[in-house]
Amino acid sequence: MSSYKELAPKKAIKWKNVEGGSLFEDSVHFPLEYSFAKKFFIYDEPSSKEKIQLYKQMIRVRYFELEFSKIFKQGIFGQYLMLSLGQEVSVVGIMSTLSKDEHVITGHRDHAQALISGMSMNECMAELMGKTTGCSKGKGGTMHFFSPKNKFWGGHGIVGSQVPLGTGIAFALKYQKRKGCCICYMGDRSINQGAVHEALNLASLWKLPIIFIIENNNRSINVNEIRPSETAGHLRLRAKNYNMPYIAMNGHNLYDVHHKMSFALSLVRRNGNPLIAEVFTYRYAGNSENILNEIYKKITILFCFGKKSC
Ligand SMILES: Cc1ncc(C[n+]2csc(CCOP(=O)(O)OP(=O)(O)O)c2C)c(N)n1
Ligand SMILES: [Mg+2]
Repeated sequence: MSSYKELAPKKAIKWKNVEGGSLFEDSVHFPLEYSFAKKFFIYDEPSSKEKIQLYKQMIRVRYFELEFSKIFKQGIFGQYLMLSLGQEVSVVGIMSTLSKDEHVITGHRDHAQALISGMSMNECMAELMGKTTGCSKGKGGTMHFFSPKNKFWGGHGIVGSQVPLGTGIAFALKYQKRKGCCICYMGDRSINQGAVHEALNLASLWKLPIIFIIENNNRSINVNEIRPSETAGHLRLRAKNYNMPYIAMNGHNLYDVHHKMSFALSLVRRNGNPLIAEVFTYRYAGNSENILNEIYKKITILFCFGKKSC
């Protein structure tokens, strides 16, 4: 095994430059035993029909959330409303590569994952409205969508809490000698939680079949990612501490995410070892729907899509 210095990417990946770079250069890092895996990787590109399907799924999530937002503004229900507007690619691109054996768990921003995992709009909407017909009997609300039959394990309101749970799912899969792996989403802020690091350590130590997805939208509630995080813009580099491979994906490019995630899955399926994937994305809405949201949207568009640097 080479030292970490040798394994480090030759040049640092800048937050804004992820779009550039080919699939296996810059954006992917492996401990050496993984490097041969790309030779065996055959990419199954989505057909034109499948691409249309993927687009429809993204639109479905977007409009469902916009509808949520409208209802919320009418004041019909009183709770948080965490929307994933703008992050659809990171969910559809990733989840479209999964087989029926894969399990998914996520944090508080869970609508997109819930819908793509196969939950109906009705049970999601009912949950949000606090009805007993909701997936969590109306007691969970926006952050606690669940569907065990679709292998979707939530929806968790405490930042980072889903990571030890996801690691537990991967442990169960290995222990019970079942097929598949766990896809565990987390936000960029979760990566600084202590329990997350305990889970990463155990996942690596016990060689558990899990892919940790860091959805890096450059924001926690409002604060820019740079303020709370050392290695901001490169959160996946924490994988080095746990001897895990890592990968960076452009969350604005569906094909990039699909391609790299397919590769990541092939690795985890082949070796049964964990992996960290960082998806660079933006959230067009604020942390939760509220009065400041319009200001947030303007700032995001100005700074992230305008000329000014984030
Ligand atoms: C342990 C804990 N601390 C604080 C909060 C309050 N909180 C809710 S969402 C959020 C920001 C999370 O940011 P990130 O993980 O980047 O996810 P994003 O909201 O950007 O998807 C915080 C701090 C919480 N839910 N749990
Ligand atoms: Mg964030």
